[in-house]
Amino acid sequence: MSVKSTADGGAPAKRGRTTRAAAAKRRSGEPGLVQLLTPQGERVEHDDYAIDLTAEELRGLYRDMVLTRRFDGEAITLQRQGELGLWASLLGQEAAQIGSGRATRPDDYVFPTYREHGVAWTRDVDPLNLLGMFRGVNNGGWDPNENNFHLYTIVIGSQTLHAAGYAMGVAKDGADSAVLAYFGDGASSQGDVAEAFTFAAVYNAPVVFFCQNNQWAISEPTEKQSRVPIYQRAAGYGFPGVRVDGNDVLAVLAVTRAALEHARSGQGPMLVEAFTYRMGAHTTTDDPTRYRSEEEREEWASKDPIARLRAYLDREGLADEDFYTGIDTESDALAKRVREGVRNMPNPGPMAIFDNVYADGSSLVDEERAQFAEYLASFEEDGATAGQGH
Ligand SMILES: Cc1ncc(C[n+]2csc(CCOP(=O)(O)OP(=O)(O)O)c2C)c(N)n1
Ligand SMILES: [Mg+2]
Repeated sequence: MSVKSTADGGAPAKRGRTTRAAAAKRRSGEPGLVQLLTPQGERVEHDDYAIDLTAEELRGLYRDMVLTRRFDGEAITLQRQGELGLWASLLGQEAAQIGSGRATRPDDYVFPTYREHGVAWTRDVDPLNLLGMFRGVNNGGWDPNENNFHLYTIVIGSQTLHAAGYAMGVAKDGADSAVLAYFGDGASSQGDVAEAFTFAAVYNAPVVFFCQNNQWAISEPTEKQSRVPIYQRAAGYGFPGVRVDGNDVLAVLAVTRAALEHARSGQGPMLVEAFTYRMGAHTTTDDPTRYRSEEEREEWASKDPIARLRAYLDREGLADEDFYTGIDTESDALAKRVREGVRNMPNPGPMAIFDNVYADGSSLVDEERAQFAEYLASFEEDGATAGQGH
């Protein structure tokens, strides 16, 4: 699959712009938006991005999205029950995450934000491991090098810099793998992201910047982040940008595959803007009814990524009732495993906070560790004194 940018993407177009833009408009309903599956579950074609999946692969994408949604729902419930301190839900963004995650190869390296539970799933990170940090029992929960899936990053946009630097290293090593960096619409306003774009562009680094434009940065709408569609920003840095229907798993898979191939083949970075919607709250501490309308949420509910793929599967006769029942059973088993697993996570000792701060240790951390140990020991002395009846 070759990569051609959409109208404003920056790479030279092979065919007439007007013809392509007009075709895109006729087929997907919105100019510049790559779509292969309409909200009603009808297959449409796109001149630049094609995909041909087997029935088994299509069912696999459906399974991925349903299990991810179930896991996410379970995590929200666990937070409400006091088992997690916080949860950032991916509800509505399943196609953006599963489609892009399934486009990666095992040797690619992924840098997530804090919401990429679906991408983690595609990288074979045990969902249970995602919950440790949100329960407060560890500072990450998995070995990033085991699945080439970096730890969740809360400092908005900073992982795009890590990704650009990592990709520069990949290029120096002469490897043909690519790097995929996730960030949000709000993060696109961060200086870190601008710096990451600049470095990636001038060093021709093999990195795909994947923006999940879920329309909101907590309570700030996308209009407060940019006067142009986010994908168009890439042109100013000198690399292609493309906007894809983020609720269409097929289009996201096709576009991300092409973008990763573009990066891997030495053509430098690309920006993918997955146009989607955060159906839930920003996190479990947020109340979106205070800043957005129910009509808006309902409108996006009608574009649901899972219902869309199911409509397609049913329309084409690619899945039967047994398949759906099997997925329900699997979902229940996953939910049970997650609930039990979370409740049984061991609490860390108080000194564990000093572990894993620096890979090679640090004298400052050593000093702080010693001070804290002394502080904890002072309670034992107090206890001993109290025990003597003073
Ligand atoms: C540097 C920094 N500034 C502010 C915050 C607080 N904060 C956490 S999430 C968030 C909004 C991010 O929005 P977006 O990038 O669109 O991602 P989304 O949460 O919508 O997936 C903000 C401002 C932070 N974590 N880091
Ligand atoms: Mg956002």
